[in-house]
Amino acid sequence: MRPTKAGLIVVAALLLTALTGSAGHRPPPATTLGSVIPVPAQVVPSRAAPFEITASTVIVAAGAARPVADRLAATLRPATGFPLPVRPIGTAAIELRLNATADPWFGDEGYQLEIDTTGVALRANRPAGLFAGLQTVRQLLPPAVEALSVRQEHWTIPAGVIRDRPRYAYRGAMLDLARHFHPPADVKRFIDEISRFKINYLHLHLADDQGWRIAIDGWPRLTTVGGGPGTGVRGIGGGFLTQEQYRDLVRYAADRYVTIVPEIDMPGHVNAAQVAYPELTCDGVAPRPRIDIRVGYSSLCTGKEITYRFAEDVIRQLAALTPGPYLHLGGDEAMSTPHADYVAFEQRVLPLVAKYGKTAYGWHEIAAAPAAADAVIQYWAVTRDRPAVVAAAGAGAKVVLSPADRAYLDMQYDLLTPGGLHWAGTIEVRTAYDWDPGGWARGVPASAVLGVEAPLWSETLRDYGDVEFQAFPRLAAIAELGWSPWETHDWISFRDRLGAYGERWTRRGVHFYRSPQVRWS
Ligand code: NGO
Repeated sequence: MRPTKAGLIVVAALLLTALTGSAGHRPPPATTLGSVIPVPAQVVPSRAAPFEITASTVIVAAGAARPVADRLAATLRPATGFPLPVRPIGTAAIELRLNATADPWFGDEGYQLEIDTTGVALRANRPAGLFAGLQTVRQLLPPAVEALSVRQEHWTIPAGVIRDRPRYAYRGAMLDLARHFHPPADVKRFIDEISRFKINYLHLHLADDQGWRIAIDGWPRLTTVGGGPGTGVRGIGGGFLTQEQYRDLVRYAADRYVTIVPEIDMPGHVNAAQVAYPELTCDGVAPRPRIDIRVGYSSLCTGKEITYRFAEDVIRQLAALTPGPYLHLGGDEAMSTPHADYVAFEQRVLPLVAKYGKTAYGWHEIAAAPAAADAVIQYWAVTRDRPAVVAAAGAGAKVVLSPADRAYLDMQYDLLTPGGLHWAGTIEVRTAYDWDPGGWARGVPASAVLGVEAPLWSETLRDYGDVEFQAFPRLAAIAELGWSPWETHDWISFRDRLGAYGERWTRRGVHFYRSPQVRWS
């Protein structure tokens, strides 16, 4: 019989225990190594006594490792009450090191964590890897580490070795600011939460029929009319971001190794822009503002040159605001644009994204245009066969998986949970977890899959509590699909780790859905 991976890990753990001796005087750790979401690629626990952070613990980190070490110290100080100085050199209990010669297996985001009774060594090739390791360390400490005031605890971390790296380069969440605007402070809270699960992209849906949410120079009415009070679903979701607020969000996210992907949807989903600028319609007549949640009725006038001036102004300015590689142009549900016009439109606008130095990104309908071969295609279908996407992937396009019946965070958990829609079905936690992005879209080779994203559309999300309730815990499931190797995929294990994680959300005041599928601690 071939030894299984789990079997090998147990053997390795026993060996390590034999070498390091049995537990010393330290209290047993509150968590077990590997009780982490997303589950690490390789976990080798040891039965050695855990490491305990104390009042005399020092953190050592130099150069580019220093900001991550400062963040670690800042994370641990409130609950521990310890000073936790960060020093460039010296002997330390906790050491963060960047090592250019380290194993290429770790890539840019992987890390290695070695914990024994005397200390913690966190190593990575790049700061993003150290940041990922920091998130793991947080989860290995007792849940009381989430407290904002001093707690009496044994701040133990279980001993052993973790070697970890992501399955996919793209692990995203999306927030729709158009249907209900959510102010920058809420977007920042969301970034804090998603970065804990090693999500590295936040896609912001910035314009739709009901509202336009980002200031564009030269087109002031987009926000004064399209984003003002009274816009949004039921007219209660008004608001918009100035470019300075947007830049601040980009910086805030980057500090947490999250890259923002801006989306302006076109040629459909443009009613708010057309209310502000009637010249963007074919007859030049302003449509009425819309506060309902129907889709598919609006279209830019693909035969007018002003349409392309508008598109290029928006693309140029968003590209300048965006340090990240992707710019999303929507392209979904253009039911009011004749198909040939749609393809011609995409053939003109998708290349504009490259003209301004970015990679075009769009919902899977863009696959109908040959120019999509250079783009990233976001697969949101509830069926698994999309020949156009298969063809585009064959021609070079990359695919991000967001199947609406699995990954849409705006679907209801069940028909009794408040908020959310159910056009793609209901999505309980296990449904969100139990699918493989690698083989999901039939005919799309695994090598074309860039990653996975969980979109959160905001038709029913009035406030930030609603955002949290829809996102958590399902976003943790999608994060694990994006990060953890498929061999580790295991519902029972995930369910138990999630149940234990719940206490951390509770302590942080996160309004999450207590799914009956999970035994919450
Ligand atoms: C669809 C539609 C959105 C809706 C969403 C609601 C896509 C890509 N277009 O997804 O406009 O908000 O469903 O679930």
